[in-house]
Amino acid sequence: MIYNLLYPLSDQIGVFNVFRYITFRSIYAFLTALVIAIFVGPMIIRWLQKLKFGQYIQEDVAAHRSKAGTPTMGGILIMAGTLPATLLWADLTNSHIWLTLLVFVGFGAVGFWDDYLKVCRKMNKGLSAKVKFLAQVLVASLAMALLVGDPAYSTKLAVPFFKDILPNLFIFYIPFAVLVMVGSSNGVNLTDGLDGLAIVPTVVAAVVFGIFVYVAGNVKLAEYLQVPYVVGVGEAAVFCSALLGAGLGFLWYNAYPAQVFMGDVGSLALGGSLGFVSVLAKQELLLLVVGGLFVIETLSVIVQVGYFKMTGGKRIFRMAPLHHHFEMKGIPESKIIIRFWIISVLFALVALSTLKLR
Ligand code: 57M
Repeated sequence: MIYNLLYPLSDQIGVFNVFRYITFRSIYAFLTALVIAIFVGPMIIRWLQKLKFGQYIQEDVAAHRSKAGTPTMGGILIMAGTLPATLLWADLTNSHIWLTLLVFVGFGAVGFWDDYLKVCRKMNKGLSAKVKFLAQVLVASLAMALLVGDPAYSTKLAVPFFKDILPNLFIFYIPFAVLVMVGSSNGVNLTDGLDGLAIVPTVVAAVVFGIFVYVAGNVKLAEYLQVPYVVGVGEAAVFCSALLGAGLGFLWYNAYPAQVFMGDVGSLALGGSLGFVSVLAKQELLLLVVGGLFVIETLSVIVQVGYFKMTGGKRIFRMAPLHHHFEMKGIPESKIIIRFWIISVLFALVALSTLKLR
């Protein structure tokens, strides 16, 4: 909004020229979101406590019993930072920004619905898996239907490490992109089981995709680094920076021992929007590397459930997702969290290296 209001005046007031730069606006989007999230955090936490939006805790992991009653739906705090910061610093004539916010809020609304049923209506199961999945598919499909009309839309797929391999998925690109968003939102959701465990890999991924959209949207950089050039997509870096700021502001309160959990309203919104940004950047497959930790957590569940069914009740892990396995082996929560963060940074660096390794 600031860009739309002040940049046109840069002819008269030279200093306003600075609002032209995505990098400048991204820094301020980050700071705005961080400050808002840290300041409104205590208010939102008190409000969630007052409304008794406390977490029901499953009894099977003993270490988690003490977490009963911790307020959840802290994703509202992430939204409270990300939305105003993006609206304030992004170019609001850019359709990619609106589509990214649609996915962010749309997936968040599905999560809110689920949390609301679980926490407020005391229905411990929340939405049925089928309804939740269909609602996620609906939001993702809507975003894709709107993206198809965009000049930047392409059905080609970039393959990490191979600059010349760009298979065209044609009409199949849409279900593929929907799968990317839905898969990513569920990956973040499954990972969100220890304090700070999901938010740090998410903000790390936001940094990586912030860099990728910036490069993809800059004709010179895209050509130099040989990534697909996508007109207008650089603006999504402002959203990624806002997400980084709000995510760190949320971590302020979600750090071990957590004062608040993000709930599905947070995990679905974060995962879905990261998936969409990877679609915008034309780096959909790279999401598997950037979000390698989410992939590992998801695979641990698939393998565990598959093996459990095949063998009639035997397990590979003590419990899935993987972080529960390590908890049950007696490793302290904070150690698991920090080790998983380190792994997510490693994945992010490997993903960034693909900018040069082509
Ligand atoms: C949500 N929710 C957390 C919090 C958070 C198929 C199966 C693998 C599904 C899976 C599942 O339900 N996953 C989705 C996981 C829960 O956190 C809430 O949920 C939100 C995210 N959606 O924001 O509101 C609990 O996680 C802990 N937590 C923290 N700190 C945080 O910052 O400590 C969360 C955030 C919270 C809190 O204790 O209550 C969750 O883990 O339930 N199911 C599971 O993950 C279950 N696994 C399982 O049943 N495994 C079986 C299957 C695969 C055969 C097995 O391995 O044998 C585990 N869930 C729990 N205990 N609670 C089992 C152990």
